[in-house]
Formats: sequence, structure tokens, C-alpha cells
Amino acid sequence: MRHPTFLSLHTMFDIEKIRSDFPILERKVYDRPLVYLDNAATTQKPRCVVDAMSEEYFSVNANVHRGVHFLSQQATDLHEAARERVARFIGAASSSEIVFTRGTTESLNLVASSFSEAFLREGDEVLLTVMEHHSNIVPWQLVRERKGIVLKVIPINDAGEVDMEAYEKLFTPRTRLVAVTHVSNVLGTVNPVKQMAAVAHAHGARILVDGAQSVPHFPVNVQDIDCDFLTFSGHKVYGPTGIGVLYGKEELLDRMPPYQGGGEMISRVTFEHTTFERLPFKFEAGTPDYVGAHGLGVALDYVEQLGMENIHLHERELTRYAMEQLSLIPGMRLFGTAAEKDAVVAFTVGDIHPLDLGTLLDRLGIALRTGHHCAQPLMARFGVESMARASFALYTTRAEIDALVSAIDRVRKMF
Ligand code: 7TS
Repeated sequence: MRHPTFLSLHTMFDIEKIRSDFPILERKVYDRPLVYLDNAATTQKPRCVVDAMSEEYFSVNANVHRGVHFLSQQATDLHEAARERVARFIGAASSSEIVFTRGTTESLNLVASSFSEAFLREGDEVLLTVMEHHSNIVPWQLVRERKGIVLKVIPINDAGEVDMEAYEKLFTPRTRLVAVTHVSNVLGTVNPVKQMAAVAHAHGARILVDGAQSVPHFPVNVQDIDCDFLTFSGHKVYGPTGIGVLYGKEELLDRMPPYQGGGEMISRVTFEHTTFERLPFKFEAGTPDYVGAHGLGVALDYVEQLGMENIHLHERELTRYAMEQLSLIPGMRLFGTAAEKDAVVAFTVGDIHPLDLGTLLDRLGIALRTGHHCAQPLMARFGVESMARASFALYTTRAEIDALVSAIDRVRKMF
């Protein structure tokens, strides 16, 4: 398949050149060109990220923060430079507000566990939207079991947008935290988190923003949003697996207890008493994934060099085009028609089970996702068990969307 150079007036995006940075995109599956449309699950990696990581393993590798020797110091410098890089990328006031984790899931569990320990008592309330990923639901249910907190669900309209009036009405003097995804991994809805943060703060509550599906797609600035926490995963932003980020305001992280105990996170240990390291190390027990952190830093350099605004414009245009083209297919039901929508389209076609649809599309070389997308309450909200989902990245082309549309049409005619 040819991928015509996409030089939009806005972006000057040379897609052919960009695609050549991602070796896997040249692969064939079932002897057909790969059309990879499962980017919300994970993105492919540019050569520079993998090269930087193998270079570190081959020529720098040593455990960080402990050795006085040359390599250990060099590895520590790379690790801490990556932290600075992340802080700049999301506009944090200081790199001590950046905690490295294994990914969004671990970041969310850290906040649920540690924030609740410091700030939540029985009867306190946490607000979640109905469109949350399971990783921003289940940790709070575990807290509910442990501490007797109350979870309240913020409803959405049929387009998949948060009902802001209903949101405001959910607040009581016991509301302590709002935990909301920035972008839905199913509907693509971009939630008005800045507005939601202002409402939460006006009610004396804190707000956590799950940035797993926003940070890869458009500029996200924690100080502009004024969120108290932000989480994201390296592997969804062209970085390696196994590394993620928790941003937290210093005054909050300072008052929260450690999440895990071990090496690296202590200041002094005796059998009687242990004191903890300063931020962010208090939350980073054990040998960190320092090579992964470096890889993430390089991935952020890569996207920033292309320009997050350019990536945003490119993907917005693809999303608009995909919605327009898909809606022409008979029997198409599109989920998520919010005015603010980004890089994800979810759908069902007639009575075709999404799993059958996905399996047949796969045979045509098209990789997309089917199922509940770790958002079963959202499936229930729309009265379905599962959906098919195509999700886009900076290297996705119009030709790939055309291929998706004609493959769906071909499959549809088989039923
Ligand atoms: N939050 C959101 C909004 C997500 O989309 C995901 C992963 C997570 C949290 C968890 O991220 P992890 O890196 O810790 O796994 N979403 C998806 C998805 O849509 N398909 O596979 C993973």
C-alpha cells in the first residue's frame, strides 16, 4: 500500500519520512501490509528509542544512585536527566514531583493506596466518571473495602461527554478526590479537565487526571490544568514498556506515606526506626527501570521534535476523516461523538460480533482491538458487551483509514 505524503497546510507532516523511523511498520502480516490501528493499547517504537536503550545497556549500564564509580554516575545522570525531561514535557514545577512507576496502572494504585492512607476516612467520597479504564476503578474499590469510602459515578450523555451539571451536583462536604481520565480509551472524548479541576478545587477536593490517552496526543501541562496528580505510560507515547509516570504536587506527595518499602527509598534504617528519602525517591523502592526512563526521555524528545501541536492536528484530521468515512457504511454504529474527540473510534457493524469482525479484519492485515477495552461499566452504559476500536498515532495515514473502511465493507458483505 502506498502512503501518500501527507503535507497538510497546518502541519507540514512528512508521513513517509516519519514512518521510516518505525521499522515494524514495514512488516507484513498474512502476506499483507500491516495496518496497525491498535495504538491506544500500545504504540510502536521509533529506532532512536531502541538504539538509545541498547547503547545504554552496551556502554553505560550500572545500577543508579548507589555507586561511586564512573558508570554508576553516568547511568544516574541519564536517569535523572530523563526525570527532568518528563517534568519539562508536562510542565511540572520541579522534577521532584515526577515519580517513575511501571506504568499508568501502578501510578493509579500508588495514589489510591497512599493518598487514601493520608487523606481518606470512612464515609469520604471519591468521584469517578463512567468512562474510566478499570485501572482507575478497581484500585478505588480496593480502598472502599479497606476504608469504607464512598465511590460516586459522574454520568455522561449519549455523545460520550461528561454531564457537567450532574458533576457539580455530586459534590458534598465529604468529597475529597475526583479521579478522571483525560481522554477516554474507547470513546476518544477529551474531558474538560481544567474546568473539572476548578470545580473540584472550589469544593475543597483534589483531582487526579489519568493522562494515559492524552499525553501521547496533544500538549498536556499540569500547571495549566492545575491537576493534583497526572498519570501516564511510556509505552503509549512511543517509549518502552515497563516505565510510567506519576506527577503529583509536591505539597501532597510530601504528606503521603511511601507506597512500597525497600532500597533507594530510605534515608536511614535501624530495626527500631526508618526515615525516608526526600521526594521523589520516597516512592521509588528498589532498582528503578533506569534504561526504560532514558528510553522514555528519548521518546519525548522524538515527539517534541515533531511538535505535539502538529501531532494533534494530524490525528484530529484523521479522526474526523475516519468518523466521516465509517459513518457511510450501512449498519455502522459509532460510539463517542463528542465535539472534543481524539484519535480513537469505537463501533459495531450490524449484528456482526466485534470479535468476528476483528478476526476477519486481522486476516486482511488490519490490527485493531475488540472487546470491552477494560471499560465494562462504559459498555453497560451503551448497552453492549463489546465494541471494535481503531486508534491512531502520529504515523497513521489516510490510506490506512481507507483500507480499514473498505475491509469492514468487505467483511460486512460476508454476513
Ligand atoms: N488508563 C487509560 C485511560 C488507559 O487507556 C489505559 C490502558 C490505562 C489506564 C492502563 O495503562 P497501562 O499502561 O498501565 O496498562 N489502555 C489500554 C487500552 O485501551 N488497550 O490496552 C490498554
